[in-house]
Amino acid sequence: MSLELFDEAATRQPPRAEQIGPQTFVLRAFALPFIDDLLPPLRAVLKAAPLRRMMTPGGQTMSVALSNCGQLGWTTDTHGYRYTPLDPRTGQPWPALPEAFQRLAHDAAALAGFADFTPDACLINRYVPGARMSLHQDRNERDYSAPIVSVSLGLPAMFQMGGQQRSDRPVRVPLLHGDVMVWGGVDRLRFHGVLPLREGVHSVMGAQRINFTLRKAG
Ligand code: MD3
Ligand code: FE
Repeated sequence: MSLELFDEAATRQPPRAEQIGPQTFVLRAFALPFIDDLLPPLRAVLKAAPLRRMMTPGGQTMSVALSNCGQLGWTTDTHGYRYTPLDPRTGQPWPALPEAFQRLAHDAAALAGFADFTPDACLINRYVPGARMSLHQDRNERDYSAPIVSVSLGLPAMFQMGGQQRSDRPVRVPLLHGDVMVWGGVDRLRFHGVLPLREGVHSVMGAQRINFTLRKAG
């Protein structure tokens, strides 16, 4: 990644906001005060739309299992990557976006300088030990002017924040239970990924990491 100059004074942050890019922030433990309001709706969503491993257009089964809630959900199959209003597995609409998810995303985005964020899609990823996500860009959303907010739960992960080109060397950022990341603007299309999850058992979430990302897809 290239060396950038960050203007800390222009976007004053509370003490726990780490700025890791011009418009990328890690809000350490930001989700912890919300956790009792997040886990019951998360369980209900995953009961209605179970986590499943999907196939990439290249014919590989992803190591991460995923599901969605909100008006649109991200899917992949041999035909490509896209957002759909229906769960292809059930033919039913994805479960509604829980209010607690919307509130957390709105508040985290506001702290990072993105006012009035109203997500319409939430992609839920489940990593078991060994699961990983290779470097990619998130480019299936219609409008890149909205930020994305991500919430990490369970086992720690090593996130890789790359640059605008796949060949830019990524920076490693550990993500722990309750950490929230917000990115947008000039950082919206940066390459990023997650290194293989290490073995472990988390006291609340068990032997897994769940990451959910709130997006404006439509
Ligand atoms: C992108 N998920 O679902 S989210 C994905 O932890 C995805 O499951 C990862 O990439 C996960 O598409 C990472 C966090 C994230 C954080 C900062 C970024 C993605 C970013 C900065 C720029 C671009
Ligand atoms: Fe991504």
